[in-house]
Amino acid sequence: MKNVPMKIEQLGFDKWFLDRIDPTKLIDHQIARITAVNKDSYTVNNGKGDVSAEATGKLMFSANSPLDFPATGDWVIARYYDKNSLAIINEIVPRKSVLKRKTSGKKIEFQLIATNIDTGLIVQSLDTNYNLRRLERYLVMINESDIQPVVLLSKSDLLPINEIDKKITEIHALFPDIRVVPFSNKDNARLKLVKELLVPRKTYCLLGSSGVGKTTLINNLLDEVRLKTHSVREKDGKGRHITTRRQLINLKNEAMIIDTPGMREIGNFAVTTGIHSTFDEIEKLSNQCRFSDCSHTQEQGCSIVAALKNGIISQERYQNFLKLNKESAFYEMSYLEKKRKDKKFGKFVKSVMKEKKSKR
Ligand SMILES: Nc1nc2c(ncn2[C@@H]2O[C@H](COP(=O)(O)OP(=O)(O)OP(=O)(O)O)[C@@H](O)[C@H]2O)c(=O)[nH]1
Ligand SMILES: [Mg+2]
Ligand SMILES: [Zn+2]
Repeated sequence: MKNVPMKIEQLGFDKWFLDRIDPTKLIDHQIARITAVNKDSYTVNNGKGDVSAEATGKLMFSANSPLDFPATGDWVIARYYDKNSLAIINEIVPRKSVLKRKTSGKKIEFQLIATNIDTGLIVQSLDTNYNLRRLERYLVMINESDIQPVVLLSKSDLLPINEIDKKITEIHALFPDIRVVPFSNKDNARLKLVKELLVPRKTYCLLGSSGVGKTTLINNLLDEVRLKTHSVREKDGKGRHITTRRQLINLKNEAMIIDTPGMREIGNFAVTTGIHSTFDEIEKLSNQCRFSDCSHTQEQGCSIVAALKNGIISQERYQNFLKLNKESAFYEMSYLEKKRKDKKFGKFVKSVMKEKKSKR
């Protein structure tokens, strides 16, 4: 991102946040917004541009749930080092809104998607992706978070107008008050309607399956190809998970928009409730396994492996079941677990501590 100096108010900061900050902290710390969560670091902007950041060990290890970690959109109190080229995040400023989803599994756990969002933009493309049940799930997620939802129907170039109108009527029959905007990334007049939705200093978050055109939309709103996109697979119109991180982008009119990775994560969310119904008979068998944490692969007394051997379930179905289970287990692994494994972070904290000591 280009580092054009701006006021933090232009990044969405306001009195609501200021009232929740202890002013004495600002003597040697700065207010910054998290503009990206990367694999092993954060990106923050204090108004003077994006720099790389890490969280203090205290913040990381005092976290009780994934919701206690910094997320894209968060306002944080950070200390800047090395001529403001890197920052250490000390604490998270209370959040106005939290966009989260339930992870799969028996325990009720949440995964953070983004915070301090004003409007969630649910994107479904007007080809095979359009699906009312999926839309409903996204709406539940957004409504739980007290965020305004808007539905964007992308790829309107792929469907005749009367068909599009039918779908909008269908949506309104279920959700009468929701704003629905069909658009195409290939049609400037329609793109203008999306542009006009976006109010300066407000933060928007794009949500939707992989390949529906979220990143292409951002590139169009920026009038430049800044972010990577990729064509969908010919045979089923599915995306290829091109966006891998949640990133906050400043638009020219001072609105902010967060790009999120599609499908693989949200897809998981869409199928979790489906795992049980789709693999009903296998799920039932698993109750009879000897061990309650059976992985159904090589354990003694595994009733699923037994059923496989007896030909009660097919090899193909078994493999699909394992694959889906593995995917949801991965997403269930908390952010904390992932972070704890991150040795690089520990080393970084040590080096900063050393630097602090030598300055005394
Ligand atoms: N026909 C048509 N194709 C589009 C439109 N918008 C995007 N595409 C194409 O759809 C493909 C996927 O677009 P992306 O913007 O990468 O999709 P995404 O939602 O960001 O996908 P992930 O990053 O994987 O979540 C690209 O080949 C785009 O050119 C549109 O309005 N009409
Ligand atoms: Mg993308
Ligand atoms: Zn088993």
